[in-house]
Amino acid sequence: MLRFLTAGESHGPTLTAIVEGLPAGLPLTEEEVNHQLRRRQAGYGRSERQQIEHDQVIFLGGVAKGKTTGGPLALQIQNRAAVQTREAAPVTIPRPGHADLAGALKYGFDDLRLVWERASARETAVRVAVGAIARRLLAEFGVRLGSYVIGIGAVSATIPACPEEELWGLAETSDVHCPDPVAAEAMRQHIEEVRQRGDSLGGVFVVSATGVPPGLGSYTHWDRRMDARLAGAVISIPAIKGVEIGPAFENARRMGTQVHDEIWIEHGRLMRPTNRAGGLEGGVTNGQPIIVRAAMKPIPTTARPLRSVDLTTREPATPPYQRADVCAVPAAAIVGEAMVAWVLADAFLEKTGGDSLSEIRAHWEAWQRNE
Ligand code: EPS
Repeated sequence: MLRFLTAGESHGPTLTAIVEGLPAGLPLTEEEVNHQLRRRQAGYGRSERQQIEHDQVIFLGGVAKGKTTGGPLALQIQNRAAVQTREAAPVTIPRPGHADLAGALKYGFDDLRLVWERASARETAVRVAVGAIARRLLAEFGVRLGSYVIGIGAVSATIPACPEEELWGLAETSDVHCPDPVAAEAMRQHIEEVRQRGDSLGGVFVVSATGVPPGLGSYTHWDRRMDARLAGAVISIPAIKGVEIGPAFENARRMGTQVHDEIWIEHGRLMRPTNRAGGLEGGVTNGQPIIVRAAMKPIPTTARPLRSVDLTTREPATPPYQRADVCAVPAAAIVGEAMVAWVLADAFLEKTGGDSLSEIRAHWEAWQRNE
């Protein structure tokens, strides 16, 4: 139902997106998108680049008088750290773990800058803008999203058993986006130690969504299963190498009766005392919160270099280093929210249909009456 494309490079003039398939009549302001952009830019462990950038969106089409028109929505974010590297000398030594080598082999480039300019996670700024639009649509129907970091490098958080919304609130007050204040302090120290050593860190974050109606997605085909769609969207974020729905790897070590969420009736309503399935059964939302966890590898640009090869001379060499994030897990969690919002909004529109918000609302109300 929904599609988006992005264009632009890390040090090009702008990042651009075109969003297709939005209904008409959705209230939307640049400021609510900017709020999400600010959340992505916050986070301990980033490079000086985040002091240079002040990400702000401009709508170029598809919004009139504060509402979507139903036409393609075009948006842009300016890069302030623009263009200066374009004339720089070619880079010929690939960084292990980055897209440099694989990208150069694929496109036949001599200058690795051509790879990293587009492979850069700078592109996630514009994804967060697109995700902000998806979450605006979902909010009309009571679906909310948030995220929290549960591990950075060797430091793991202890997550209290409380509603997802509370965890989001706690994470929002932390510069490492972690709801456990003791672990958050240890994470900051860990990032500082690793920065001093010229190294980098990855970690694990959770994205969750509440108020998600049962019945999104389908078990009838592999590509309609919501777990596949969510995992694909989240793993498309640069540096994400693993995704699980609920505590999937922990569940794999237990017996069935310890894992599956029992079904109870309380005051005539179906309820589930636990949510180890992460809100999905048979690839379909079951009315429980959606829980997606993602593992991010450490940033591949390190001040202390790994061994590599100069692709021009074929001699051993060390990759150049200018600046880099030490850890971008808090930012990746916000990008994760955007991707989950996108997939949920797409599945929501499949279920309701409708060209305008009022038509969708009428379909939604009929759907709720039939529940
Ligand atoms: C990135 C490298 C860094 C990051 C960038 C992603 O940029 P630079 O090389 O200009 O310092 O800061 O991320 C962002 C700019 C951003 O806004 O997230 C990379 O190579 O992926």
